[in-house]
Amino acid sequence: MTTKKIKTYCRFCHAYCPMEATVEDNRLVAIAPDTDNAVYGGYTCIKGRQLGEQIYHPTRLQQSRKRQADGSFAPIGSEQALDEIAAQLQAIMAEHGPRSIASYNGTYSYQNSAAHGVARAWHKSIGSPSYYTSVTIDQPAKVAIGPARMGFWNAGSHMWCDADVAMIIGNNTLVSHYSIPGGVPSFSPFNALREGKKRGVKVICVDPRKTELAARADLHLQVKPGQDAALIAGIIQVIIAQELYDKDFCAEHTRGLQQLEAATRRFTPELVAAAADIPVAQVLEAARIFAAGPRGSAVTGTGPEMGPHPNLLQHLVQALNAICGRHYREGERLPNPGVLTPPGPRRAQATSPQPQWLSQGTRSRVSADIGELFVLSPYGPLGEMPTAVIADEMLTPGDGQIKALICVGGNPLLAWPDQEKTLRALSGLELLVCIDLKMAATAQLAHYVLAPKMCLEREDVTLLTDIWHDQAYSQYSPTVVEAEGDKIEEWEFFWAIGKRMGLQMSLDNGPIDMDNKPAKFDLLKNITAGSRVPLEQVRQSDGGQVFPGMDIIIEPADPATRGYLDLFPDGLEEELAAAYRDAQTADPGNFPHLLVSRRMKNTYNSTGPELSLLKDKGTTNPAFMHPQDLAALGISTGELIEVYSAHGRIPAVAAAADDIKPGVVSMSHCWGGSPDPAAGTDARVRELGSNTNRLIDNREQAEKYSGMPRQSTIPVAVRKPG
Ligand SMILES: Nc1nc2c(c(=O)[nH]1)N[C@H]1C(S)=C(S)[C@@H](COP(=O)(O)OP(=O)(O)OC[C@H]3O[C@@H](n4cnc5c(=O)[nH]c(N)nc54)[C@H](O)[C@@H]3O)O[C@H]1N2
Ligand SMILES: Nc1nc2c(c(=O)[nH]1)N[C@H]1C(S)=C(S)[C@@H](COP(=O)(O)OP(=O)(O)OC[C@H]3O[C@@H](n4cnc5c(=O)[nH]c(N)nc54)[C@H](O)[C@@H]3O)O[C@H]1N2
Ligand code: SF4
Ligand SMILES: [Mo]
Repeated sequence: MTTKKIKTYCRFCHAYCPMEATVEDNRLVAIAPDTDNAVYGGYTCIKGRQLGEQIYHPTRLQQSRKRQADGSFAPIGSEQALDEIAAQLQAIMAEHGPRSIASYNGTYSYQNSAAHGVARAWHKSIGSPSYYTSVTIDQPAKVAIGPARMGFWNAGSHMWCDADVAMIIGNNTLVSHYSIPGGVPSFSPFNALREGKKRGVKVICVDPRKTELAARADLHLQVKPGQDAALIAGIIQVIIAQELYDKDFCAEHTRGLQQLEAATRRFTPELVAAAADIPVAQVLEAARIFAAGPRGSAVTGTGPEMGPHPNLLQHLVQALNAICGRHYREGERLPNPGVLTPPGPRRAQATSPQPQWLSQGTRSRVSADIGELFVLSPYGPLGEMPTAVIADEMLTPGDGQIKALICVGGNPLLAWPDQEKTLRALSGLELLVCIDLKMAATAQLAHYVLAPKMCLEREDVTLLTDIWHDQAYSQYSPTVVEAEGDKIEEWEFFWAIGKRMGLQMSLDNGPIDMDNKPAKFDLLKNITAGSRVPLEQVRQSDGGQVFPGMDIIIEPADPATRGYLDLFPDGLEEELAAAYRDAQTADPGNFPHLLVSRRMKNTYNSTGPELSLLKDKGTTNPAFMHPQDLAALGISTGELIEVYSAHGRIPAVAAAADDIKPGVVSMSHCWGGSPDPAAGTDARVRELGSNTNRLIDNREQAEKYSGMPRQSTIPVAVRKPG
């Protein structure tokens, strides 16, 4: 028997914690934090420490499956499955055209650095624009709409490591391990927060729940959900009125300040405090602390970005950063320009808004307002279609109707807004293929389910997080154990289908060898070609490394290309008017509670509940409510309740939590099972949890450009089941 210790990193979530694996004869026998890694200091969470259980779990698919005429699934060799799928795709394309062929690339497609590039290459080679990801039902205002409407600062805004203050709006890194630079870093977040606070960083947390972060903040605004845009408009107003903003920066780099000032004047501290149900003094205090800075950013997370007015909120948050001048300037040091991203100078200048990004691409067939979104990336803007209306694109007959879906590491039946519509849409497809570790809710509807390799069974590199770190950090992991059974990587699927269809596929940096399957490393080299540090050098390091001497000094603006940030783009007036109306409306009608989303420690969206180590930690998705609210309804913790909205109703398990603002129901998404009554999932709510997307109408109050529905801040009522 041979025993090996291999340095690797966890890819259960995108924190990419360094790990040390112990392998005996190609079997993972232990997985532990890599305590040699200085950036993470041995940090991991329970989800990473159980990877050994997950890799050998009985629910894990060992080979592909094909749906039979009676609805059951039978094993099928992956080569055979790929032959059949390629033939069916070709037939569907011949009859309905390329747009009818779609892929949805969910959260786990992001955990394989080669998956998106090869999937895009395949779409390009068949000429199908129907490329979808989970990002467009996550925070599209942040990554696609904001930059197009306001423009962006080339050198970036202040990161946590350089901050004196951080305003963190509906983002809970201590559980989610998610933040954009400026918020609490995802990498060993408790430590990062502790160190920041020692340095004197003032944290303002805006959240209806006293979260793990709020409990450690200097100021917690325990807001009523859905009023963030009004609140930030009010804070901007205070900062301008008290002349606490950066006048030089505004004069040099922005346009529209006067209009913004005039249009936000009606958002008085009294009005926004009443709307958000917080003391007026807290609004003034938040404005004062943030403006005092002098460095640090305001950032948002999913809570408010899924609520009302996300495009407006995102704009106002970026406007707040802009008027306070929270951007890296000429001569300053940029801590991490990226290890594997393309080099090039970073300049102290704005790129002007690109409103054409919001109208130039493929339009949705179901709404004139909505179309292709261009997600900003280190490689430039990348187009994708909005997932918010993908179910409608499947259900609406006519040219371009989606007939085939390839679902990669995602779980639409639980994740997409409007669960019943999603079920109808997926059930009507001519071909549904899932690449999934288990027979997830969506996989159970598929014609073919392909078994993927899990993270420790494939080599990879931390490309996704390359520019999220505040140091030039990167880790390459070799394959830790060879996959058993008949399993493939996500990119191999697209390559194999492309080869069978006779396509020539190309990545941005060059063609893919279609005769012989490329080695993963060569693909990654192609994807990262020209990077600051060559991929080979990253591979040579044993474990994650900081690459010294990589920080760069921000260069002066180039007069030929310098632009401006638009503080008052087209449409803002109407959006502010709508937020103003909402801020004044107090009558909740028949739905006195607001249901908001949250993340749970032991699961990652729908991944985790099947794992005993995680489940034993008490995992399900209760409806957390304030004890007063439960008492008023005569409901106790653990009782079954019904939560209903204007659109649907779900069973849930009540749980009292005094960290929730009264009037709010806090409940995690991506739980439960099929809404088909025949599936009987409602009766198993205590075991499976319950799906909040049944409460959502995906077209009502949909946001312009993205179609984002209200996936959070849903007006609901709660009752005992009758
Ligand atoms: N109402 C409401 N809806 C929401 C949200 C919300 O807050 N509220 N959140 C939204 C957000 S932010 C997101 S990102 C989406 C998530 O949307 P999705 O990405 O569609 O959902 P997940 O549950 O993350 O799906 C992950 C799937 O990948 C499988 N999987 C796990 N590991 C692997 C692997 O290594 N390889 C492969 N191929 N598959 C694997 C899992 O079994 C699971 O089926 O949901 C969105 N929907
Ligand atoms: N353990 C774990 N980690 C995860 C995930 C998971 O499911 N589990 N999911 C991953 C995914 S897909 C994503 S996108 C990221 C998301 O990462 P985050 O955005 O940090 O997600 P949450 O932890 O849900 O934090 C959102 C916060 O918004 C608050 N909130 C809700 N409504 C409002 C509102 O109207 N206004 C304000 N100001 N706050 C509001 C909620 O109370 C909650 O504390 O997390 C990722 N990480
Ligand atoms: S935070 Fe947990 S799940 Fe995420 S990478 Fe680290 S160990 Fe894995
Ligand atoms: Mo997400």
